Amino acid sequence: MNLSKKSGWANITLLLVLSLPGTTLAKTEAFAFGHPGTAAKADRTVKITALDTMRFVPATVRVRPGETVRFVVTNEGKLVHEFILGDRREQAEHEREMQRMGGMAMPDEANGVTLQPGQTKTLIWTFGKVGVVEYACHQLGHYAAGMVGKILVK
Ligand SMILES: [Cu+2]
Repeated sequence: MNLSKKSGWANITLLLVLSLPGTTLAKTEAFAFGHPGTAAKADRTVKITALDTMRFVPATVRVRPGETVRFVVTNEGKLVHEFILGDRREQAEHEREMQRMGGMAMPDEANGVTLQPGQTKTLIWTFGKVGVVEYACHQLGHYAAGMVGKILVK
């Protein structure tokens, strides 16, 4: 009786230890289209402007696979805008989450920032393999209105 209780606690302790690395892993989101970069490794700077016309300027950016780009994004509008990096799947996910939250401004993430009117933020990203990555705004109705740009990785 006493023994089985003791081994029960041992099992729980083991379970906790085993679940720790898993917890860390779950928090570190992995992206199919690259990973956050560091300023020291940035190959170049690309300036992007977000406008109330539901457009980003420029609308297209070309990068090389493995290149690290420092995006300096300015919201020149009077509305809140986002700059979210992601493939189609990531964008669809973010759009759903934004709908669910009722368009509430999201905290900045590894792959995206929220910009108040007039605000400028920097996001550094190292691109992965050849493909197309989008940068989009998911304030309610903005993505549907075409507030999305394309990064051609090739
Ligand atoms: Cu927007």
